Amino acid sequence: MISSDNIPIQASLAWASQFKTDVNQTAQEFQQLRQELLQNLQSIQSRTTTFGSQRSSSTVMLDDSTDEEERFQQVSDDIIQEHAIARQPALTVFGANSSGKTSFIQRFLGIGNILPSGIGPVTARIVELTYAPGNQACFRVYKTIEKLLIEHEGNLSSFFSNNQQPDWESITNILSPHVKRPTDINEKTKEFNEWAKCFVEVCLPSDILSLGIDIYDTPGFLSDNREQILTDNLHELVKRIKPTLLFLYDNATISDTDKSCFLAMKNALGSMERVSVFFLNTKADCTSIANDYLLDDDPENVPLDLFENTLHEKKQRCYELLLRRREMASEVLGRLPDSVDECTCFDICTIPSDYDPWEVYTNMINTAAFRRIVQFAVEVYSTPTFTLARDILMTVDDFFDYTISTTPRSAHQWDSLRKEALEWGQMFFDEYKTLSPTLTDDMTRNMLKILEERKPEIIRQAALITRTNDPIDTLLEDH
Ligand SMILES: Nc1nc2c(ncn2[C@@H]2O[C@H](COP(=O)(O)OP(=O)(O)O)[C@@H](O)[C@H]2O)c(=O)[nH]1
Ligand SMILES: [Mg+2]
Repeated sequence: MISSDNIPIQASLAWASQFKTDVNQTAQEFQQLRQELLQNLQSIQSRTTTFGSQRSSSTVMLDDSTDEEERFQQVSDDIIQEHAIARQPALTVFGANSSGKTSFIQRFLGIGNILPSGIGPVTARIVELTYAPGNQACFRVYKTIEKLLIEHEGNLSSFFSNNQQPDWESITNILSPHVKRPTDINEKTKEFNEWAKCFVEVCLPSDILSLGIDIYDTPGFLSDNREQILTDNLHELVKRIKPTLLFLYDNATISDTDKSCFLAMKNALGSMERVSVFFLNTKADCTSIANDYLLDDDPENVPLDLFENTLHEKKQRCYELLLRRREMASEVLGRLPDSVDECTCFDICTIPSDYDPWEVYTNMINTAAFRRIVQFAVEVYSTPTFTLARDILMTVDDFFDYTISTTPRSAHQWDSLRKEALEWGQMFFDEYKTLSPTLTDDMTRNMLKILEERKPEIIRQAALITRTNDPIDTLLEDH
């Protein structure tokens, strides 16, 4: 049974999967039709070459059909095949050590505290959490991320054999030696590299995972590349899985450590195509919200609407703090809206470890965050599908243009086509003549208006840039 909180998540993921399946099916049909079309074109072409003297006006154009064929091939078979690979939406959680990655994942998935969590670097292996029904629950330790060689595996199904709450603690103990950073191996050695290269897959009967999403917990890597292997692992993972990245940071102002970690990730990904990042400000505990916004200490005395308004204010404030770090994230985020309500890639969450008197409000914050994150992941996941669908439609349009332009026509039909084209051309230029003066005026006015609007931001951004050898400065000094 999916809880009512998770129904929107279920709907988003079901939509993503259906959309991909539909487009894949259309793409396969398209591929087949195109193949037939190109074969037909080739056979017509070879016939016209053999009987070159008997060409009609319509077949003349087929001699130049290579260009057209290339246009039909723009959506290549490789692109269609790549898209058909069964891959579901995935989230890779990354961020500095102790930013709350493991706590967030465990709460989101409702899987107890099976992964090591605490202060400082506690893990050094990437852990994939994926769905399996209770009777197939298990874990596997692979030699590398390619999942070719299994180093170790274990069955976890006995912990899910009855309908009672699973014994998460025993699972924790079983997984611990495989996921906990070893204290007896020096982190600068080859042995540590070998250990950290291993990839752990844990298959569990979590409701959220069953909806069709995979989650990757990553070790917080350090900005100075002390552990290059962790950066390499993350790079490999992103290349293979093409996940949505979820960046967790616990300090709303984004500490220098968070910033370095974020930039290290960006460097690790290097020239890879743009990846999408969701920013999640963690540890936004209700007690501290109550403190900062002067609410009563006792949640019983804080009415729902008051809390909701305060929460909105808090989110907006945290979001504005993120916007201030635009020099760090602009490449990833592009231009962001000013209001948190319009931003689809930011939220806050809270996973207090002890007894939580604010539980109802804590759940409210987290439920909203989980939904937004999944929605974002679905959007990212569906983008290539939209692109594929659009490119196929364009090729189909091209096909019709081609068919129309190569269909035989009588002299009379050619004449009227010519007449229409001339009339259309005349009309276009007449209209252009009347419109162009106002068009230029409008354009100039708009450009000035936009420049005026953006001026403060441009000045602010310009002030942030550290200049060395600025030719303008040199000029100013000279005069
Ligand atoms: N108060 C509070 N503590 C948190 C929260 N999230 C994580 N923590 C604590 O922060 C520490 C680091 O969390 P962990 O999940 O291990 O971070 P990771 O290293 O990024 O995986 C642990 O002691 C958690 O209990 C939160 O939302 N509120
Ligand atoms: Mg962790």
